[in-house]
Amino acid sequence: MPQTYLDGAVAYPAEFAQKYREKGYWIGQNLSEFLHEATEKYADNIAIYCAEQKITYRQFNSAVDCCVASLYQRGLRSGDKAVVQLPNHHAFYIIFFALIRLGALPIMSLPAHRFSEVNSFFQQTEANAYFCADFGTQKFDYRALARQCQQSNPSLKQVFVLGETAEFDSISALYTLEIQDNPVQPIVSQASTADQVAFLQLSGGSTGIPKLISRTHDDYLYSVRESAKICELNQYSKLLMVLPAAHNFSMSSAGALGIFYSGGAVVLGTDPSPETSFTLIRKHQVTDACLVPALVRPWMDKAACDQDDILSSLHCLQVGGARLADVVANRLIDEFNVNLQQVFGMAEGLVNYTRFGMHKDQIIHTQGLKISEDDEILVLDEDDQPVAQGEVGHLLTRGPYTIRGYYKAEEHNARSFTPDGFYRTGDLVRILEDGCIVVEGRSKEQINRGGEKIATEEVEQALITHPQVQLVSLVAMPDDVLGEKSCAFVSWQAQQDDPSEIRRGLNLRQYLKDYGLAHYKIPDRVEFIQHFPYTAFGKIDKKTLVKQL
Ligand code: OOB
Repeated sequence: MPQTYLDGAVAYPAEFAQKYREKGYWIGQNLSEFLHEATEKYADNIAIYCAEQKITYRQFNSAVDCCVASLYQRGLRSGDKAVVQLPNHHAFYIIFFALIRLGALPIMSLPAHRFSEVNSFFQQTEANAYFCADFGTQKFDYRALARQCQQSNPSLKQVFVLGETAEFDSISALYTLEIQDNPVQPIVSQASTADQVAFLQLSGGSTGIPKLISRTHDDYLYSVRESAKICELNQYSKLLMVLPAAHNFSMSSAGALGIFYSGGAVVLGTDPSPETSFTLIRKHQVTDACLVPALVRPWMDKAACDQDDILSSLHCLQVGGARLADVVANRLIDEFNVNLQQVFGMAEGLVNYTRFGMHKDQIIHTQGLKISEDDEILVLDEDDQPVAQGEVGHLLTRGPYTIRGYYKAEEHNARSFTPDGFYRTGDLVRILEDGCIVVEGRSKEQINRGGEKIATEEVEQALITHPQVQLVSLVAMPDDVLGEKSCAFVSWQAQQDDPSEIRRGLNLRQYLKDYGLAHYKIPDRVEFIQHFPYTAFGKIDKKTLVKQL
């Protein structure tokens, strides 16, 4: 029976915790102290550029204090939980640290999530607060989503909105960025201790409900400090943040937290297009950027078209979240003279980076080296036996910043973790003689749509609720831009509507939208078939379906 923290998160076994402390990985600092330390060291450095605003570390920390006092006044307390679903705006970081300083647990939702996902976070955690934008950048009314969530979750008592608040509380009223002559008396930090859960990240998932990942201050900050070193961040670094800020890559690999650790600045952008990004890179003399592979081509095309050497002006371009094609990596280095870093990570923990000094072949053809010598890596065959050196197998991992189980998911944990605590990543990899890891594929039921992960089962379960759908199977189709897109194969009940309409799949897509699935999970293609192929085992034969594409 694994040890648990209060409230359903699986703890590290005591002997491992002791080892990670003795080795200096876990230093007993919580995220609130982390921000204090950065503020002491780098008070007048700019921490965040957001539109026309520049926020120093001193302003940042005092805004967090102010926000803690305001949230306390409005009734939030240590032990509360809050779903945070904000766009790339300074409010995201201020709310995140304020909740932590208050001892409340942020749940890191992404702006793309809709009712189905957000509601499941409330259901799983009984969170009592929700922080969202009015419309965000997606022209979607999050306040309507808040009302829907309130109806189905009596636990949700308070909603805070960035922008037009309607009947809800205002996020902007929670803090000011001005340094006050008589600052609000900060309430004494109630942040949880470093060995406790700091916040809940989200799993890309391979099952029906998006799983929650509890990360402790100790484990997360270890990965942040090491990542900042590997990425060679310093107080002059400026990291362009156009991926969703709450994603684990954006947060910690080395991400915004790596920047705050180093005294540098995060440059926030709300749209990853090359037009917007290049303008920000030029304006702020950005040194670092993190991207998913799907964005690399449009960036290269724009740079080539403008005959602009903007990409080589960066100290580092990080690419991760999905496999970067070798030819694209090669082009980045050869034609654009980019200092490329591949990043292969997961919200559950383990992160690998190619290192700056590596040979070009290693940077192009591998996903680099793990962070820690105590990241334990197994590459196993179907029978859980180690494969020969250099052969492809299932990646399992355990280490000082990899979780030991999902939040409140005992049954699922029995499948996703071995009894001795290794996480089954669902990735197929090979380890080269030099230790570099190469991602060769995937065994998990997941589609990686340009870095956005789709659990096939989640979409299948949503589709099957349609009254006329009989059977359904979601498969990946290769895509030049996104790497993969999704195709739903569907069979229908006998008495059908107009089959041509069904074939076009229009009503099904609308159905899934109304169901409240995030847009990126809605199948790119819908195929109507009468008879599904089956394996000898009696399961739907997805391999045969893929061949029909
Ligand atoms: C990152 O985190 P998640 O949790 O959204 O997704 C993790 C999964 C991995 O298990 C793997 O299947 C895939 O995304 N992945 C890659 C990859 N990076 C992630 N597959 C191939 N090549 C890569 N470079 O995606 C994430 C978290 C932290 C840092 C970077 C990415």
